[in-house]
Amino acid sequence: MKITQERFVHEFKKRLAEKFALDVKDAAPIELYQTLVSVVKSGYSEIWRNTWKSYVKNDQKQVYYFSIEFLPGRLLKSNLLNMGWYDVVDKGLKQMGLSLDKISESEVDMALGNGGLGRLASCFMDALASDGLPGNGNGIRYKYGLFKQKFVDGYQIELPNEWLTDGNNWAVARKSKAVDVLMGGQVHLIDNGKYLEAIYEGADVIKAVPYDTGIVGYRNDHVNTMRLWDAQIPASEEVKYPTIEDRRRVEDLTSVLYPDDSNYEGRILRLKQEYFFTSAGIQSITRHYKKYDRPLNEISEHIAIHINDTHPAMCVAEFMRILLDKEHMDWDEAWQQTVKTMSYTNHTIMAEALEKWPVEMLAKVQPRILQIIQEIDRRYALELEGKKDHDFIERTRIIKDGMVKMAHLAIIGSHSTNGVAKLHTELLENDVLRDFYELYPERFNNKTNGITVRRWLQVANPELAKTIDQAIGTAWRFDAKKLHELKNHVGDKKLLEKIGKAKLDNKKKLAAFIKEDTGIEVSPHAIFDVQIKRLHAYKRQLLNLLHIVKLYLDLKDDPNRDVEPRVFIFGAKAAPSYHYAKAIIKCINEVANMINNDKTINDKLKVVFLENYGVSLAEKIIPAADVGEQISTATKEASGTSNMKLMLNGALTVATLDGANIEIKDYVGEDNIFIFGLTKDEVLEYEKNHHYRAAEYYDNDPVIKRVLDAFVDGTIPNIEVEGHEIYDSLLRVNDEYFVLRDFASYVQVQEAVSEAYKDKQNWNKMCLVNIANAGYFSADDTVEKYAKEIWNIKPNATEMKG
Ligand code: 26Q
Repeated sequence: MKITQERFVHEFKKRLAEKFALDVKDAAPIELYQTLVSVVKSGYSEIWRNTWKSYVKNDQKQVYYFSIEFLPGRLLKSNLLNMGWYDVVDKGLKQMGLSLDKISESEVDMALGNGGLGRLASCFMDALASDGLPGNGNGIRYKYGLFKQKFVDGYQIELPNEWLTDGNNWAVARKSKAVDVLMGGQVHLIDNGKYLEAIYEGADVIKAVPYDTGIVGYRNDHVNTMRLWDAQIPASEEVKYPTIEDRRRVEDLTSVLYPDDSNYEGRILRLKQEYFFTSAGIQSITRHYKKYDRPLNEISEHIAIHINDTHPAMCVAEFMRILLDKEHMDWDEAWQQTVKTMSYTNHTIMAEALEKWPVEMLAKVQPRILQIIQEIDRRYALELEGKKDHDFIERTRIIKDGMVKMAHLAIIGSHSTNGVAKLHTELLENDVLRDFYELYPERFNNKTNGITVRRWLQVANPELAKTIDQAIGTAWRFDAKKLHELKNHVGDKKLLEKIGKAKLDNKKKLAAFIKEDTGIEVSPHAIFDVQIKRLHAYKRQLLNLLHIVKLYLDLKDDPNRDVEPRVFIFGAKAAPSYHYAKAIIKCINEVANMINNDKTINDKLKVVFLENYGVSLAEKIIPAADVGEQISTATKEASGTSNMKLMLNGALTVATLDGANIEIKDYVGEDNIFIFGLTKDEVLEYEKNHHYRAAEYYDNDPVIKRVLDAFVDGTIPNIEVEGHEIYDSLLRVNDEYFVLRDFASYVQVQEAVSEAYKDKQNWNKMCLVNIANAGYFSADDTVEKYAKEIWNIKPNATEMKG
């Protein structure tokens, strides 16, 4: 993918004229953006085609990553970077009097996910392509992305996210590759003499139309595909859907993304979505496989299917359905191929997030799938009879008390189950999935999450990236582990200064954005302390807030107190139905108002809650962060990935020993991270013995008492209702997430942060150590481990890297 500045400028002007009949000076930002996308797309389309052809020619084993969420964010800059076009296009646009930064702002985020799980899927897509691996995404093309968040009087309001209004310029609709998905109705099995034939009666036929997006690898002439499915009415069935409501029923299928994060809701439409994209994906994979007349009893040698959390767990049953009903394979052979083909990642140990669907609901969505799951379950129990006791079988079987347990289906129907950080996998093995670990120890493995260093450093933080180049060269851009060479430069004062300078520049930019977005003025010389993630009780934004209130009250007592100025920055959406999380949002906003408008506080303390947190906002906040808050109750956060993004950008982490924080601590060393709070063993001990009494902490710690009272005695204005809710959740409901238990040690570690910030050179040294170790969390390496240890796929042999 080569281009010169001259050719780019020529091509850009030509397309602008063809597409819009405009000159550069007359074009609106959106027109410039769409023109640029079309130039970029034409730059990789041939390679996209060739990549696919080479898979077929080399008969390469491919992985299909099934995920109900993908969260790619904007694609323009990331594609330019990966194509090796970034600098040329940047300069070419400047030559025409245009700005890449500005044009890029016209791109609407592709926000087809809630948070960590969807963003991980997109980091993996980028890494698969950049590793030159044959890997495809399979998901849903929601018409509305994750809701847009606004604050009105401090409350979260959700607005629809109509991301497709101007069309999506990256995707290609492939109507010719549509498949029919059958849902509802009844099914009968009839012995036709040769095999059992599944006869469907009264089922809805839904046309699944794929929209393919090219996923460009980093400078390796390799472009993979992310395939997202849209639900439509088949032409042949139009008479069956005469009314607007009938049509809506079909279109609704892929209309909205469920906005619940780490929380399971048993809605039938959600179950239909799960079956829809699972079935469409499996049908298109098997249809393609058959095109080349290869024997079906070897299919697991040619394809791997990955189940990202349990949402696509019906892959197991749908794959069986195709092998049994369409290909007439016998059960044992079909089952063998299915287990060998499937693998599953678990993303949570929280009970409320584990999917269980009522049998009747599944019967309504797809009766044949229910039958197959029932048969898998029956055979599972039968197989274990005499080998395991009755209780074990009942605990682990798929269907129990009229509910289908999706995690059990995924584990029993696959050859690999992995957790997403060491601690998380350990908890799965020894606690949550202990029985299955006993049964199938060889199936369990850990794959600690990773992030794409390209988007999160090269694109988001060009100044730091250049600083790193000057110190260690550019090889890290191809292999992020090479960032560890920075460790040889901890004594380089010039470099430390430059790292400090890049941070300050990024903070100035963020300060300008904050001013524009919220009207709040913040000093770029204050500590920028950041907590960005979904709002959830276990993530403990509340602990952060209690500490802020403490700092405020201290300053009210003694306005001349010598404090290190701090700006606390929040970004977080709450699920619309998550009442408690919304109460916390309201309280953060009211505390922010109180503090920011208090003249006696001045610049010592500011609180900023930015609206509508998402991938693009993260790209603005993360490069400017001095401190990252990773303060979930130990055992609750499976991994976390913002912890990795923040350290990569030279933020120091305030952390509990939870999720991947533990591995971060092991890499950077205790001197370069701020650890506090209960350990996993302490939390498990409390949970087992029920001897935690939150009220004792209120009674015995005057600081806690004073801070909590501020929520109910009018000190913090406008939270009459929410203040009491929070107060009660801690004192009456006994503080499920040990906020009060961890408060004192949190305060202590925050004092250490302020103290450390005084010594700028040493602070920058700590930042450097964090950056140097962040390469160990590169998604490229994580995905390589999946490829070798789970999927058994290899990089495309015909390509050259570099
Ligand atoms: C399920 C059923 C019905 C409706 C919604 C859902 C649902 C939706 C989203 C359940 C879970 C999610 C998202 C979970 C998630 O994002 N988990 C996070 O995954 C990250 C990547 O592994 C981890 O880093 C985080 O620790 C984990 O919380």
